Amino acid sequence: MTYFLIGASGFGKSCAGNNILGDGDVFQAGHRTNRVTVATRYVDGQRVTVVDTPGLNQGTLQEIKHMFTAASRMPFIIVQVMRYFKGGLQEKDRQSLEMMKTEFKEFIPK
Ligand SMILES: Nc1nc2c(ncn2[C@@H]2O[C@H](COP(=O)(O)OP(=O)(O)OP(=O)(O)O)[C@@H](O)[C@H]2O)c(=O)[nH]1
Ligand SMILES: [Mg+2]
Repeated sequence: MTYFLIGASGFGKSCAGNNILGDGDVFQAGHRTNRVTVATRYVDGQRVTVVDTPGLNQGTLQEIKHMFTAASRMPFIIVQVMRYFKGGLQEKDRQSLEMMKTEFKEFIPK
């Protein structure tokens, strides 16, 4: 299975990727990710691929869309990483969720 990790910079995408792969040293958490990085590990005998991405901006968005297109023969999972504060989701996260729904519409099954 392939996971695409998407979200604002510094919200924990690389950290989440390491957790999914069960290996704390795959992606550099705590350092800004500058380019799309792909890693594969076997987790409980299953091949798992994680695509870690930089913080969402127009350039990243286009690159992600290209990768979705390349991967679209197989099902994949899009993980939006958000930071949950006491008061709930931030307005920024709501906006980016809406933007993703629009931008990635063609890749999301009805
Ligand atoms: N409190 C808390 N901190 C977290 C969590 N996940 C990650 N962090 C911390 O948040 C910081 C940024 O984490 P990263 O995984 O590097 O964030 P990122 O989304 O990959 O950042 P960019 O690569 O800049 O887009 C690190 O110092 C992590 O230790 C979490 O679930 N809770
Ligand atoms: Mg990162």
